[in-house]
Amino acid sequence: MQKYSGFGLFKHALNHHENWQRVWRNPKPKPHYDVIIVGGGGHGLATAYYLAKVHGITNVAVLEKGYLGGGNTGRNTTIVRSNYLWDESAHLYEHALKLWEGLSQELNYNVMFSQRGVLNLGHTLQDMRDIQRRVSANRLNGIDSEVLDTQQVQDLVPIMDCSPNARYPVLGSSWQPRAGVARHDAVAWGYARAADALGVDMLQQCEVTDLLIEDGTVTGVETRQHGTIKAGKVGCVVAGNSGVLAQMAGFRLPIESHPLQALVSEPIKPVLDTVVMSNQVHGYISQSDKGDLVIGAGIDGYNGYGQRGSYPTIEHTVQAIVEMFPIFSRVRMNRQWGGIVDTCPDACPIISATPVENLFFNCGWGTGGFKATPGSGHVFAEMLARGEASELAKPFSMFRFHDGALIDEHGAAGVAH
Ligand code: FAD
Ligand code: PYC
Repeated sequence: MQKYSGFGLFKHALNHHENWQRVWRNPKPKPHYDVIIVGGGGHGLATAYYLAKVHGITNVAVLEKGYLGGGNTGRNTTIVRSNYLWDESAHLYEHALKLWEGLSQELNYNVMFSQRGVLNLGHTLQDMRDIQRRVSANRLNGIDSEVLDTQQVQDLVPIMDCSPNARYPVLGSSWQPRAGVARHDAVAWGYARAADALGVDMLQQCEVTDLLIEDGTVTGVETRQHGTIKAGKVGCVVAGNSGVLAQMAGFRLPIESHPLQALVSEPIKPVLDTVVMSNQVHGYISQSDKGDLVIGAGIDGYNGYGQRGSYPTIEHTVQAIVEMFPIFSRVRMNRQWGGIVDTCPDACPIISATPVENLFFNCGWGTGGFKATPGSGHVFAEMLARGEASELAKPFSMFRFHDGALIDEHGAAGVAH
């Protein structure tokens, strides 16, 4: 162990945050890239990584108006699962879950993926019928999914009020054992570091203010800080700002941007080792490794671009949690924040070519895109590299809103919107 004199200790305390090695470079923008990714959240960074790693396309820049992971990626409650109803989404989210299972090794960066299981509670007979249907559909797709009765839920979560006298009695639950949580910002940092090592330029504080389009083809972007940057292809992965970018390109997306809030409590001793979600009582909860309770519920009902939310939603959320967990009634909340989620009418994402040649959008993940991060990046990289959708991505074209081939996942979204 290193020993310090009193003065040495003082000096060390003042300067030991200096001279850290940069985790990624801070390069000057090149005048031209083969691919520009707009948006340095998890999805944009994963896209850049797989473009370089899988497709050998390394003349790539990620343009982020703030800091990497500072959008929804660093603001979400980190639930990862793949128990969606319809084949199209189940396959996509299961593809992501399989990538999650090897992600720390793939990136050589601990993303703290913890497969502690996720419960989606049922409180009415109709809830239980829907759960039965979804679990059956999952199992047909080879996804681990079970129906639990009240006693099995109580055994898994002894601190939850499962008594028949509860205002919303727990009749049972779906249970996905391979689901869980991960460390959200580590995911952004891990992808950013790995993409940087493959030659991708990460340009932070670089806001795209316009898309350059000539004869129906995108040719680059205009940025607030660095002027024009030309590109062969542009992929927009900007979540709650997707409508703004689409407007720059001259078309509209069927997306609404809403605030979605989360709260964390003061840290307490470990008491909850799984994830509990209830659409009916309208709250969900897990406990972080630090001991904080990580809590959320549904979107704030109005459209907005503020990364905050309204008090009634906070009150409603905390009420729901105390309803299910009276034991938490005296736990104090430490922090609250909001992200801007991009919701689609069918609660499914858009991974798509657009009316503009060489311009692609990956958005509409709404309240549930964190779990998809590796899968989304993987399929979007393929779309950008090959110019067409992979089998997994095909159903998520934006043109489904024209053709009517919607994939309604509101029931599996886990969070009402
Ligand atoms: P983001 O991380 O938002 O990245 C988009 C980036 O684009 C931002 O960093 C933004 O600054 C940048 N950008 C925007 N406009 C421009 C521009 N003009 N120029 C340059 N950059 C721009 N999902 C789950 O699966 N599980 C959960 O438990 C979960 N909980 C959630 C809880 C909350 C409170 C919130 C808000 C979301 C939650 N989600 C959850 C949803 C999930 O966070 C998102 O779907 C996912 O993180 C989206 O990732 P992204 O990379 O597409 O977007
Ligand atoms: O999609 O599982 C989910 C989720 C949980 C909380 C927010 N989104």
